[in-house]
Amino acid sequence: MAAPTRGYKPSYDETVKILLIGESSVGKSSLLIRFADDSFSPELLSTVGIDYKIKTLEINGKRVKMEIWDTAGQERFRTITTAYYRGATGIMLVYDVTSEKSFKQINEWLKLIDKHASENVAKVLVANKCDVSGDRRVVSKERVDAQAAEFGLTCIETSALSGFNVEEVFKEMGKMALNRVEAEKRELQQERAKRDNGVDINAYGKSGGGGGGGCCK
Ligand SMILES: Nc1nc2c(ncn2[C@@H]2O[C@H](COP(=O)(O)OP(=O)(O)O)[C@@H](O)[C@H]2O)c(=O)[nH]1
Ligand SMILES: [Mg+2]
Repeated sequence: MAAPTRGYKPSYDETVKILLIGESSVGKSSLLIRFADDSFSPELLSTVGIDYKIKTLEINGKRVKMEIWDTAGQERFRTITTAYYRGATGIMLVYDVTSEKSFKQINEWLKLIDKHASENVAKVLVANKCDVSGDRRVVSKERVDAQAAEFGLTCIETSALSGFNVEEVFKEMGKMALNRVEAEKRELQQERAKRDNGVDINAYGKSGGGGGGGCCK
């Protein structure tokens, strides 16, 4: 009996692991700091190597603990290891609307996701630095929308500087990741029931609804 943990109730219902990827300097660390600490510090950032931050959000009535991993500068040298992708529930692919290059590289990042992340990982495309005005913005909203539609991705415009849409994009990511975790749990339960009983309960699972009453971790 694990006595010390008896009666212990975690302060969350689910955990999801989210990765931030994209070219260097697009604002990944800034987005994470804005979301987790609600701050923005232009000077410090390039020297700060963040590993991950944790924030718990209430999504669909559940407390979802989001463990958000930042690349801490490895993307500069293209040395992000495959281990980084392993076990990710959701991936936020960030580019910078003032950088044509970061937009063009989306394809390459998607290839890396296909290669290293699990097949049905949840993905969100994040167009950061949308606070800039005039011709500093080189990637128009129309091009972003076209690209997102082509890849079947949800795209959200953000600004880590002003805070615009930052909470929203992480919440959307959390929602998609939570859906994935719950779907996987249902599948696992079905497989287990099938194995234990020799009964195919897929038909039950497909009927939707809440699916398997309230799992607690
Ligand atoms: N104007 C503007 N600048 C930003 C924004 N987010 C980040 N930056 C700046 O872009 C640079 C790179 O940001 P950083 O978060 O280090 O990017 P990372 O390399 O992707 O982690 C820094 O100088 C930030 O101050 C934003 O939303 N708007
Ligand atoms: Mg960074």
